[in-house]
Amino acid sequence: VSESFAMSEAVRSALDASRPVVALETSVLAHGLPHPRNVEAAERMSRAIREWGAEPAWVWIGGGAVHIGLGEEDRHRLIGAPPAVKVARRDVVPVVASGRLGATTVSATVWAADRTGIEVVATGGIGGVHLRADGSRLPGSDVSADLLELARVPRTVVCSGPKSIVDPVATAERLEELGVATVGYRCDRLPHFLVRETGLPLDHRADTPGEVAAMVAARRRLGVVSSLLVCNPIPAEDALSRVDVERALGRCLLRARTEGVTGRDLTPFLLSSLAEDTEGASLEANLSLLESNAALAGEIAATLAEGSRPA
Ligand code: PSU
Ligand code: MN
Repeated sequence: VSESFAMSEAVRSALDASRPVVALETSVLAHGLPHPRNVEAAERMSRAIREWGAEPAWVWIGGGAVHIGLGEEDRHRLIGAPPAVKVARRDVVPVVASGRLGATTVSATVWAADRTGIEVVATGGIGGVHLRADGSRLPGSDVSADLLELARVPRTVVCSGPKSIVDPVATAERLEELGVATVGYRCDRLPHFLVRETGLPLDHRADTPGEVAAMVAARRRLGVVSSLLVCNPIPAEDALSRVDVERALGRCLLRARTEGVTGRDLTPFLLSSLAEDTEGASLEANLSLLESNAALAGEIAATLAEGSRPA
């Protein structure tokens, strides 16, 4: 494992000492947020994790290796020009083989976290079942690789629910089919990224990091191979209203169709046109939930490390 996974000193020593570590995706930095807000997001998230005594482990690809841990110089390259490849799990092998620079999405990040023994992963919103671009607002056939990968590896992923640009109900149903436990953190309804809640009731809830840790312990005891998806609603003071996001999204989907944007470019396109359409409000909200999820992930990782420390 060690030659193909290049760990930073800080992450390596934290793992060796059983200190808490949180894995983070870098596609949100390279493709999901504009400069310089991506730098701000990286710093706010890292700080929030460190406040819990945990080590941030940003996952990225470069020089033929999967890197765990991101220094400032590499971060500069990763978010600069020429742009890094957006790496979902299917892209890991070709991007490593070619030596190109890649920024990982949730699917590639949970895969790498599993391979390197990092339990907790933080992100903003996960991908899901995209809406059709025909104005019908119905779920389409473009499904994020995030969903299947959450079913393939046993990790704990902290997010604010599926991103605004996907159908929350179809996404939740797909997660159910895949056997991924979707847990509301201090909430009973599925949060929806920039919006605090959808109307969709959740069957499972945790109110403390200890309750999440108990679920992780049960998952391990049972040998279940699928992730726990901890859904942490965006802080109320930064949340947008459901109606506002729906209206803005309608306009953005139309734009995507007119401009013929599809495939892996769709998510970055919709996130940036949403920011434009809401005059930056969605960007503020996105940064807020990223930081809040990083903090909760740090707290959960710290709780898990506490429990695994020899008495
Ligand atoms: N969450 C955010 N911003 C993002 C993403 C998530 O707040 O940019 C990224 C993640 O990397 C996620 C990806 O895995 O979008 C999903 O893209 P797609 O829908 O193309 O699978
Ligand atoms: Mn897609």
